[in-house]
This record gives sequence, structure tokens and C-alpha cells, in this order.
Amino acid sequence: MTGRRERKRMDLADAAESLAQARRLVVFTGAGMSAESGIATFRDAGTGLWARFDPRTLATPEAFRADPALVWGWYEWRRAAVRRAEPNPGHLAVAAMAARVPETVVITQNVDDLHERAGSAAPVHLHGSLFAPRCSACAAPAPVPDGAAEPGEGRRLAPPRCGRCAAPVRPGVVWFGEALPERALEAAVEAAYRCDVLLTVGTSGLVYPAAEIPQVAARRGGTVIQVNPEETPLDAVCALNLRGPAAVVLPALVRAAWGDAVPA
Ligand code: BV8
Ligand code: ZN
Repeated sequence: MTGRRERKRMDLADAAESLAQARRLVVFTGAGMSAESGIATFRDAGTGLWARFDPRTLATPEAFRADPALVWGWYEWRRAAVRRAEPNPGHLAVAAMAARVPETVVITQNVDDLHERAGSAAPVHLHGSLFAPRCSACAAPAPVPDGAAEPGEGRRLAPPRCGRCAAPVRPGVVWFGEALPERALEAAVEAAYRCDVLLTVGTSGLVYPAAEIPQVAARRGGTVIQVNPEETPLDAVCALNLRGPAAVVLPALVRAAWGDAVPA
């Protein structure tokens, strides 16, 4: 076996051992977690959303004020893609870990519902969800549209009106320049502070304050393990960097840690 493959095998074994001994686990995920479910990431060259759309014109409060139909159409297009998608073996492996490690907290930057559909109870959504629209003025929760009016890519779609104050309804996500939901951020920092193992999966670690979470765990002496085919700024705080796709590495980790098989 080549040196590199032997290194990989040993890193996976070490990671599995840490996982099997964990009492308090945090699984911190980003767009790469859902990539193998067919949901585009943000920064991956060419395929990432930001390679095709400008975040300033779509993922900011200013953009919504300037052109609500463009922004609402984009988020409805993304929500339709998530509804068509299925959780991948990586999401299922995360749910399997929670069945094994008594205290497991899943913290995600993703606005999709694939962790929930894979069986993870109450993941902490740091950046909101595509399934929690609310009024842009009075914040009253709004019904999730049935998706009948699914817009094509880049097509405009007028947002519905708030049933209470008739202002435009907005997607329930956190836009750039907006504060994260307080309770979610508190729960995430608390979990990172208390955990003995943190798995960071499929995130470039470039967006703050979310990217602080793995660093809080490392500063507290937790074992931080990264799953990502690419190097990221988080490498520096990780005890182990498992270079590979989430839907392959996470089931392998569960198998190595507990011998459990994760459905492919
Ligand atoms: C705030 C919801 C203040 C919407 C999102 C300068 C320095 C530091 C910070 C800032 C700065 N200037 C501005 C800021 C703040 C800004 C920020 O961090 N900007 C960055 C770009 C520099 N942060 C904010 O604006 C935050 N708010 O600061 O408010 C404030 C405070 C109090 C009161 C008022 C205001 C809000 C940030 C949240 C924005 N919303 N999403 C939507 O989805 O449309 S962020 C969005 O992008 C995602 O949620 C996610 O967080 C981020 C994307 O990152 P990743 O998930 O990591 O995805 P990415 O594509 O980058 O990487 C994918 C990775 O997966 C890659 O590494 C790849 O190798 C890997 N991968 C690929 N395939 C696989 C894989 N891994 C495993 N398996 C695979 N198969
Ligand atoms: Zn309202």
C-alpha cells in the first residue's frame, strides 16, 4: 500500500477511535455535506452558486429591497431543488452517530432540510432555513408555498404578501450583513465549548461567525476532525484531516467506529 494510502487508512482509524470514545460530539456541516445530494455548493469553482450568481445581488437585505421578485425567485428555485433532492449516505451516517454518542449536536450552515430528512433531530441552523419564510416587516411566520409556482433558474417570482401587515414575505435565511439567530448561535457556541470531539464536514470555513465554531472546540481541547476533499483554513485547528467526500468518508467512519453499516 502506498505511503499516502497507508496514511489515509491510519487517519481514518484514528478518527474512528476518537469517535468511538466520544461522550459529547458536535457535527458541524457546510454546503459540501449536501453536494452529493445534487445541491450546489457556494464556492466550488464553476459549479458553485457564487460562480453563477453574485451574492451581493441575491443574498443581502439590500438586494431584497432593491428587487424582491429576483431574490424570492432565486430562493424558490433553490427550495425546489432541495425538495427534489434526497439525503445522501453522509447525512445518514450523521444520524447514525447520534444514535451511538449520547450527546450529539448537529450544527449546520445549510438552509436545506436534508439532515432532518435523514433522521437527525433538531439540527441547529445557524443560517436559517428555506422552509421558514416570514414577513419582511413584522416577522410573522408565513406559510411555505406549495411550490406550484416553481420558477426556472434566475427567473423572477413576486413574493407573497404577509397575512398580517401585507408587507412582502422573505426567505427565512440569514443574509450577509445580518445577525445570526441568537438562540442558534448560543446553542452552537455552548455545544462547541463542551464537546470532546467535533467533526467539521464540507465547509470552506470562510464565513463568520459560523467558522468560529470549530475553533472554539479546538481552543477548549476538543479533538477536531475535518472531512473535506480540499484543504481549508480550518486545517490548522484540526487533529486529523480526512481528504474525501462526505458520503464516502462518514459511512466509513461509522463502520470503523462501531461496525454499523450505513445504507448506501
Ligand atoms: C454578520 C444563508 C454582522 C443564505 C449564508 C471580513 C472578514 C470576516 C467576516 C466578514 C468580513 N466581511 C464581512 C464579514 C461578515 C460575513 C462573512 O463572513 N463574509 C465572508 C464571505 C468573508 N458574515 C456575515 O455577513 C454574517 N453576518 O456578520 O452580521 C452583524 C452582527 C450583529 C448585528 C448585525 C450584523 C452572516 C453570514 C451568513 C450569510 N448566509 N447562507 C443562503 O444560503 O443564501 S452563508 C452561506 O455561505 C452558507 O450558509 C455557508 O455558510 C456559506 C458557504 O460556505 P460553505 O458551506 O463552507 O460552502 P462553500 O461552498 O464555501 O465550501 C464548500 C466546501 O465543501 C469546500 O471546502 C469544498 O472543498 C467542500 N466539498 C465539496 N464537495 C464536498 C465537500 N466536502 C465534503 N464532501 C463533498 N462531497
Ligand atoms: Zn407582516
